[in-house]
Amino acid sequence: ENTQRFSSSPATVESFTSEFVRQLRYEQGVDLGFASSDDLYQALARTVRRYMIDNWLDTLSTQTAKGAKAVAYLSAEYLMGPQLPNALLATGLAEVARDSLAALGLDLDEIGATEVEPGLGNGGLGRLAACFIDSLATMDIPAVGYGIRYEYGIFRQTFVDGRQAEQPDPWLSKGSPWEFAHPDMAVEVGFHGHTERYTDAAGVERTRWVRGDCVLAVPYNYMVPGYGTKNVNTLRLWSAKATNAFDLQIFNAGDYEAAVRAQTVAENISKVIYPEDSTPQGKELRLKQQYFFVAASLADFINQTLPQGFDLTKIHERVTFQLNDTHPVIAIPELMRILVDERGIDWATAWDVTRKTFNYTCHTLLPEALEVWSVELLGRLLPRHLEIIFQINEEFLAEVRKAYPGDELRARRMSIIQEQPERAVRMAFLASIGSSKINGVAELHSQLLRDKVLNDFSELWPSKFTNVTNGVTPRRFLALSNPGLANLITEAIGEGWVKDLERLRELEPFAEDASFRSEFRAVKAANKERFVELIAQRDGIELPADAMYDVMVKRLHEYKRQMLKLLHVVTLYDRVLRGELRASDITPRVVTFGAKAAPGYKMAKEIIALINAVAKVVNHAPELQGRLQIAFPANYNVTLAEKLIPAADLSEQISLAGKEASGTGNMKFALNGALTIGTLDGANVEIYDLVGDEHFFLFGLTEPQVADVVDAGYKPGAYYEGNRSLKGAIDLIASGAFSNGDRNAFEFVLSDLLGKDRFLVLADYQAYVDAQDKVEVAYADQEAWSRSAILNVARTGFFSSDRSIQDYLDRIWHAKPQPVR
Ligand code: 26M
Repeated sequence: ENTQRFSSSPATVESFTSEFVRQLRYEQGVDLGFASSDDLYQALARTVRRYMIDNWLDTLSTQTAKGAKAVAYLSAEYLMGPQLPNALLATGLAEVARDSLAALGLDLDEIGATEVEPGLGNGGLGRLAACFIDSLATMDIPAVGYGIRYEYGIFRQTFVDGRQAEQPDPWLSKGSPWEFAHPDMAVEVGFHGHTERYTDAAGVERTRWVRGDCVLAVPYNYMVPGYGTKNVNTLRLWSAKATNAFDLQIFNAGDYEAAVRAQTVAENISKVIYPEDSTPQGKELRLKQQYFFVAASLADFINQTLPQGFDLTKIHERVTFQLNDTHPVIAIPELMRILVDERGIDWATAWDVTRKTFNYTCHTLLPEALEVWSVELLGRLLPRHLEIIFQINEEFLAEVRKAYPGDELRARRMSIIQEQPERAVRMAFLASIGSSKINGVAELHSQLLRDKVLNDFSELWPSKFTNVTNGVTPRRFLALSNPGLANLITEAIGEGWVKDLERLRELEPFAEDASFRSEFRAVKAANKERFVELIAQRDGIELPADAMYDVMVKRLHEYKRQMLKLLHVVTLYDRVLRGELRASDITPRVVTFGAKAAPGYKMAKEIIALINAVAKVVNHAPELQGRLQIAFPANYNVTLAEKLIPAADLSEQISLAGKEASGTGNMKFALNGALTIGTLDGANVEIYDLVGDEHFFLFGLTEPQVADVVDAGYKPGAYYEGNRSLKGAIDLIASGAFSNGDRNAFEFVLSDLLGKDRFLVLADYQAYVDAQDKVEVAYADQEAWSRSAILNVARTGFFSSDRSIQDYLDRIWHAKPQPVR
């Protein structure tokens, strides 16, 4: 019935089939009988796409005609996941497509499996951006996502002898049927050069930036269909291309190789996504990427979206630029440059307008994750922007000194420029000073931003700070990924939940209904079967379907504490080896890990090797057969998440309190009926409050307790010496039991744990093992467990990204829906 809203073409099986065959023959140029699976996928995607285009173009014209305020989301990453299923859901064409293909003897799922997901993000931050643009479209908000069209996505992870090896991800090698290239709309972006003062015709002293070199930013548009609405928004990703002028000069001078080299340098800008997501390396190419997409996006919005001759001193009435972390923060001096240097607007007015136009979302608490750019590099690459930053800083520090006379220490602490260990620009400070609102991504995180990371700023400007708790799109992470549960929910309470997730509350009474619980268990069991089949095919890993699925999937980071999960597994094995635990008393469990490590993050890579080493032994230990198994499929990505999360019983959210800004995987698991074992960190706190203590396995130090332990001088060795079970697990690893007798194999990991343990793994070990013992007991009562699982689903509707977007609208953006009629 969803198809009715897409009136552009009658979506009958016949018309769909004829469009599909037309695409195959006249666009792909192949005969059905000879089509490869990629031919079929391309034709199918183009067929589905065709049903969205009219609505997309109507959305664009409606929005320009109305002149309403728009949201421009600036993000270096969008981790989109597979596009075809989402497009089928949004257009309501899934059944028509399935029947149409079946009539041709083809299988929709088989063709769909050909899609390579666009991995244009590292993890949580990029996936959040993808959820947000889905919600913005679904809620009819005029919005555009701006970002980078990386030619290579996040690396494909493989394991070689249990160690991570990275492979390139050439996701565009067969072309993308979802993109619309617009070389005609390319924008020039400059770098390097110098600045000079001059007097303009009116006799005014001005500054101009004489660019040293220049690249073209070519926009590629992607449709972002809303669910259950005609609105289709735009994601605009920029690709770098050398200008003609760029290489022609050199070419004409006869230096052909240099010309080609110059072209390569220019086009490298959008070549590959940086795989670090917590320790920025300060690399020149990364800063180029940031300025490249931001400069192109601002120029695009000002010159293409705003009406000709628009008075830019009113730009904040027509757009709000949301800064997704500090990666796009160079937009702040860029807008100042446009207003002051190019438009001749006076500095004070320009600064006032700029601050009204930007808002900043912070996604971290780790000091090492805060981006800084060396003054030397920034001044070389963007000399005018550095001058502007210095001037912003000068005026800002004058304000600080006025507010806190004599407090020179504070002024130095708050300066945008850090002096040690080198002079560098603190991007989070620039963002805070240049924005109207600053938000954290969960209640606890926002509180810690105010009280710790940005405390000086929250004292100066308390009302600038707010919270918007993250969310996830229920379209992709429930309706699409878990059709069994989605159908069960819809049978019980109707389909309104897909756009109004709080309606899941209506499921609460069904938790008391034994037949509903049994259907709920049947869905979970079927999801496990589906996952087991996939993992057998994908990774050649054999898993039992009738086990507890205990899942920890997220980037590999010490603060997330994959080591704690591993120590629990080693503890169980050690207890069995010592005869303290009968294997037959263990509830059959599959412990599943999924995690990529940043290629340069040594400790993370060693932990991956250790997990794989333990898996190899535990999975073959005769004592543990059918009882305890580790599955570590390589290359965890959105495609895998969509199959794995619906199969999970237990969600591992075990970061050290005060370190995980929010987490969003935690929300996806709860929404799909997994129970959480977790600390009071990030959004876990809000999940715990909503689902209730009886339905959540809480453990571990709280954030203030962590601060006390650290202040008192944390000694991990004391925990090791004082805890036989912990000592047993660590000694077992150190004995070479998982490394063919090599006692030094995991020295790097163990010596750090025993000597430093920055993230208090050992301090939380016993509490975690105790909580796992409670899991074991609770799981034995399947009726009570499924009751809890259903209540997790019923009580986590709050975590829809639609609610997050509503909060952004109410607290920060103040833009209104513009539905297409
Ligand atoms: C920065 C500079 C150079 C190269 C890469 C980066 C970079 C890229 C991604 C830094 C951080 C990146 O992502 C951080 C991230 O994913 N943070 C997570 O954001 C989620 C959404 O708000 C939160 O739920 C997670 O708690 C938080 O860790």
